[in-house]
Amino acid sequence: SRALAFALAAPKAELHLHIEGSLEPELAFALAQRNGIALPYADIDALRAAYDFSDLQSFLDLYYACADVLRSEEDFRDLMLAYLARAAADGVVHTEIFFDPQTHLARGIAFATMFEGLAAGAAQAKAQFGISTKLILCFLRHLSEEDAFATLEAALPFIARIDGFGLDSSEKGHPPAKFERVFARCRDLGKPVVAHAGEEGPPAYIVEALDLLKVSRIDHGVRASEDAALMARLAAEGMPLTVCPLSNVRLCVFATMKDHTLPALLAAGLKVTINSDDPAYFGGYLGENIRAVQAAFEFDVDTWYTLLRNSLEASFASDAEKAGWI
Ligand code: ES4
Ligand code: ZN
Repeated sequence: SRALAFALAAPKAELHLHIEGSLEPELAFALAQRNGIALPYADIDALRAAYDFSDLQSFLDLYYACADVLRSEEDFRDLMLAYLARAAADGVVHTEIFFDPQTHLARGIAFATMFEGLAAGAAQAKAQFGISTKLILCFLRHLSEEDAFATLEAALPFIARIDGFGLDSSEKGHPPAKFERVFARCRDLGKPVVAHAGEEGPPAYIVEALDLLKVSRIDHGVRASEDAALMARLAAEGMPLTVCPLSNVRLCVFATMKDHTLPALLAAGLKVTINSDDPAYFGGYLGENIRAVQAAFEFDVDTWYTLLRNSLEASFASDAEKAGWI
């Protein structure tokens, strides 16, 4: 349809992408071989067959296990370059990418190894495809406040090249309040902060992310629809939501795409964006998310224009950069 063609071709930003979640089975096995290590799966098909998730935790267990193949600076560079090549092919002109240092520091990988590899991939992609990248350090919320502070300490030598901070991993039982002091320190460093909230957790976690962490965007936020007062607040504040449709269906937040709250969020006037989250694990990149949303909801060109313009506006790019896109 005309609307789908428009959505696939238009310039857009991706604002919710975990770089470790872009590790395709093919690359996972190639890196395992290059590093002389074994994955707990016989082959690519066996690994892909394990992508049958019942909830967020069942996914995270596999996601952290596969990240073990990432060892050298080149591994992180290759991972970044592969994602950015795919994103550029989907019309993405700018991306703000999450990385999880604690996953790697805990395995004895130096912060510099991981970070310089990711930065090298981003620089190469900028030169090859013209795509721009910002890097958002995510704290793992199932770990302690103390561990988050130690991670922030390890990141300080690289702080000029870190564009923001986020909060991810197991949401239930790990409310934003647990990281109020860490996020205050991040904001004192002059960085914007974001947090996953209202993915599996209740709307109250979205309120905490706003009031205690003082986030600039909510990642997911799809359970906001359960709280009318919160919906009104998010709309009034123009607070961006980075929604990940295929992720939500694959992790059983919604039974099918038609059950997704995306249309309700849009109807309430929220600043919604569409993103791919962990595209290697959830059935596709941004283009596939757009196709799946369109198959379920048949949005018109105006709605797609709004969604994609939102992604550019909600980015942390400068006003001059935004003016070049919008
Ligand atoms: C994640 Cl979908 C999702 N939710 C929370 N944390 C994550 N880390 C990677 N993907
Ligand atoms: Zn996410």
